[in-house]
Amino acid sequence: MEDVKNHITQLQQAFTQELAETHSLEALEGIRISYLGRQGKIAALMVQLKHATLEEKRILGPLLNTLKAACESALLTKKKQLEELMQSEATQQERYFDVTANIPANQQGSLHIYTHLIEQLENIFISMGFTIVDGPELETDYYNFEALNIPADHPARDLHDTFWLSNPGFLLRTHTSTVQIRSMQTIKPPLALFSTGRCYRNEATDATHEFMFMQGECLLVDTHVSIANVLATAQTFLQRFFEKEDLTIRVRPGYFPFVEPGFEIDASCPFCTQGCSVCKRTRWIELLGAGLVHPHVLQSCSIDPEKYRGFAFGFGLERLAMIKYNITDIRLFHSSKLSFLTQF
Ligand code: FA5
Repeated sequence: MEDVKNHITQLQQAFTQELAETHSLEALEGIRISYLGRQGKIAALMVQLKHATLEEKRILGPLLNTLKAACESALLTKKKQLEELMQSEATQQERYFDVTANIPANQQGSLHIYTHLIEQLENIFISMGFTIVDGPELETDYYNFEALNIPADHPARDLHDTFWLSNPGFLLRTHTSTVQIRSMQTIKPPLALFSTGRCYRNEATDATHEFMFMQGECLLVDTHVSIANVLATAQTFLQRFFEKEDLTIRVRPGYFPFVEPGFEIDASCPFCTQGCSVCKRTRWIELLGAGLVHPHVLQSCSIDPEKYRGFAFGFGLERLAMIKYNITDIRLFHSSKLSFLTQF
């Protein structure tokens, strides 16, 4: 019995010493398992007690229970101390947190390419006397098609793969020509307007096509407007955008139901005279859809086609930028690739 008593005393001393030397919660948990766990040292003594006499059990039992309770209580106190210490260390660290430390170099932001493009385009058109206007992206069949001389059964609707909304007659605009109608309904001629904005087409995405992209739209209505005006405006715009004074344009027939005649405007390649990879060795680049505003469109905006004429042209912003900056994939515009975005 004396042996067991000694063992209990030694166990208590060893426990007290180990506890005093512990400085982490992990080590504390180790001590708890070693002494109070199911396979621990105190449990082992309890097993030993089974073989003791009744008299021995009466003396040793309470001793072991006291040891167990003392260990549990000491562990709890130590745990609280350690937690308080850690908390105060964390607070101390926070207090001395250096907000200027470890600043990664070169974290300056940059304009998104769209912001950069819109600014360039608007500056060019403002300098030519145009006013900047805006229109909604969520549109109605009327503004996107009907008023633009594209009635419900018109085959030209097939050219625009449309995102229709579940609300009948509503859609995501497929082009910024909607702004022509909205503007001419509220602003009376003479007018010269320019608009940029997001457009949507339900198309498969590839390096040159996105389901969401941006267009620019130019509209001028006055009493004496001719094809010469649209050509001069388009050429000046492209010369300024590509910063190339000797850039020339050519015209090919093109079909858009809201202009008559309609045509496509190509620009001479801003990068070569003999043919290069940008112009696919043709020396010309397709850039604008254009034409004289169809009399039906003027009429749908209560503008007298006998008195007024207009021209309009439209283009894809990404296409212009891809040529100017040699961008090979349109999907980069909406990516979060910093190596691309920080260039602008
Ligand atoms: C139109 O959308 C006409 N509204 C342009 C117009 C305006 C003609 C005024 C006459 C007068 P088109 O469908 O060709 O035309 O689109 C114009 C440009 O938008 C294209 O040349 C292309 O650069 C861009 N675009 C069209 N679809 C996509 C697409 N899925 N992804 C990226 N760009 C596109």
